[in-house]
Amino acid sequence: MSAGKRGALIIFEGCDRSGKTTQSRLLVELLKSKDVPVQAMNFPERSSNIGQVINSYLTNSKDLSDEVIHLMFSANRWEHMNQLKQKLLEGKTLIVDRYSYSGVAYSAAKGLDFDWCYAPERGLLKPDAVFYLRAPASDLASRGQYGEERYEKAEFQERVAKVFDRICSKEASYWHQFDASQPAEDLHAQIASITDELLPKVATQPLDKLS
Ligand code: NYM
Ligand code: MG
Repeated sequence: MSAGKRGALIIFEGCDRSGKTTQSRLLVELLKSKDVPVQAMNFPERSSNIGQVINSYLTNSKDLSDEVIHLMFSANRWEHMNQLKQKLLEGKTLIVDRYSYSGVAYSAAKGLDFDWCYAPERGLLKPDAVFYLRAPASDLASRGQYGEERYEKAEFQERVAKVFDRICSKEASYWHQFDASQPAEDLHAQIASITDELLPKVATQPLDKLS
């Protein structure tokens, strides 16, 4: 990689079971095969102290108020920001499974105020692209049983999807919405083509912050 070229910050967002994990894996494999420096990450990052509290909450072994867990998810992103920034500046492209928008969508779906939810995200690194995998709740439900974690209920996921839709229409300049019901290979091809155009374009752009 030539000096001064940074990597791209690419985020996958969507409801549980929308295929984010599969699509981020396919994208990482593709970039690796092209010798693009790349790393997969995900939020919540469950290994830190804060991440372990989040994990206990999600697995129902700990109860916390809606506000407190919201701020924990945000703090979990903040505690990793220097690391993300450093990797991007070293030229590494980061493919991240969930980010601030999951933070807002899941908490606002519980009834917390949208702007209150977004406030602690301001100042975090702004993604170069968000790939939003969207499918009707009925399609996601037909993919079989949800898991055992908190939030994994069809009715709640429908409310989460509504908040994602709202964010997507507001942030249209860097959000790309995809139909998550289509075959994984077709979806991957579309994502790959957008990524191909994105990497050289952002390589010389300064990193930005969420405002
Ligand atoms: N989640 C994830 C939130 O509620 N707020 C956040 O800020 C983030 C990053 O965590 N159901 C929720 C969404 C998921 C759950 O994520 C665990 P995953 O990607 O399913 O492991
Ligand atoms: Mg999940």
